[in-house]
Amino acid sequence: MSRFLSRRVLLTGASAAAATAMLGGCDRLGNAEWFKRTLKTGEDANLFVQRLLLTERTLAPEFAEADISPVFKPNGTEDPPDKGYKALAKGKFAKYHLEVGGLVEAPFRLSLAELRTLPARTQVTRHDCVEGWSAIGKWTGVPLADLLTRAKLRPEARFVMFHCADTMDLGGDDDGEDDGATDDSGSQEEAPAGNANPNMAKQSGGGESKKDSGGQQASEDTAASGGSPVRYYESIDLVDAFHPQTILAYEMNGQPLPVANGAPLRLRLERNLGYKQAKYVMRVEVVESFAHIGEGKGGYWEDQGYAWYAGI
Ligand SMILES: Nc1nc2c(c(=O)[nH]1)N[C@H]1C(S)=C(S)[C@@H](COP(=O)(O)O)O[C@H]1N2
Ligand SMILES: [Mo]
Repeated sequence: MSRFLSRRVLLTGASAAAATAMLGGCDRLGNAEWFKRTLKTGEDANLFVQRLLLTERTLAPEFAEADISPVFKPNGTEDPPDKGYKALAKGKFAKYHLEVGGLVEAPFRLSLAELRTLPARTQVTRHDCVEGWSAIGKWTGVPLADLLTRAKLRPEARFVMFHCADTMDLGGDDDGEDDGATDDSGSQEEAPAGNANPNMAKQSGGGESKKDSGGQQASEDTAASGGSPVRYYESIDLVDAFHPQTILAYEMNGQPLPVANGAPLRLRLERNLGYKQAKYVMRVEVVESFAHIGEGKGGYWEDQGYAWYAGI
């Protein structure tokens, strides 16, 4: 808790400093290209500036090999039902390719073998799921920064999306919209099996679920057929994307990543909660905004009302 408080104090300080700079008409800052770009999105950008200034290089704790948990509990999807994925898994992912594209100058795709030839990072870190369990694992993979640098971001780039292989539901229904995130009573209802706990990660806005209960509809693309697959997805900002511990991991505890934990490739985004750690990553897409993707909140669980920023 004290860590959280001191962080808050720091952030408040930064906010005041930024406000002072702006009130003072600091032209040098105001003219910087990146600063203008950042300010375009208002409050959201304020968070971005604060994090860029203060937390960019903060590393999550790393542990010794002796600390590795004997079992790393799989959670959420453990065996994607999708035909395409099953075929890839059957062939030991020899035909898998990671695609990197979107707002980049040089999109590319890489096989698992090619990814394994790139400079790798190994880290022993603790994973915290909002359901209330943690596990320490050793992860090896390619720093996301290297892949993004190779792809060359365009100036409009703001977020990185991770598109996953696993279908969560078949669209067309909207259950889950009223599943306990409908009031602010703070009651400790049980988290559904395999799900994050909404009470711990709810968006601060609060009005969200009320708006939804007044006639929430399935998204346009699924309403007609009642069944286009909704796949797991996630998004992060560029601060997290270029963080040195942000890797796309193909090994866990010195072994090829098991299917249950996201084979062949999963995101490790240390300093963030479990649901940000996208498994079964097929495509990395650089975007300016995620408003047009899914329900527009930046991730599968975010679309159900959980916080987009899940830093710990
Ligand atoms: N594609 C995909 N990624 C996912 C999930 C999922 O269901 N599908 N579950 C998330 C949640 S809530 C957690 S806690 C972690 C679990 O990772 P693990 O299975 O390696 O324990 O994956 C996250 N990433
Ligand atoms: Mo989780």
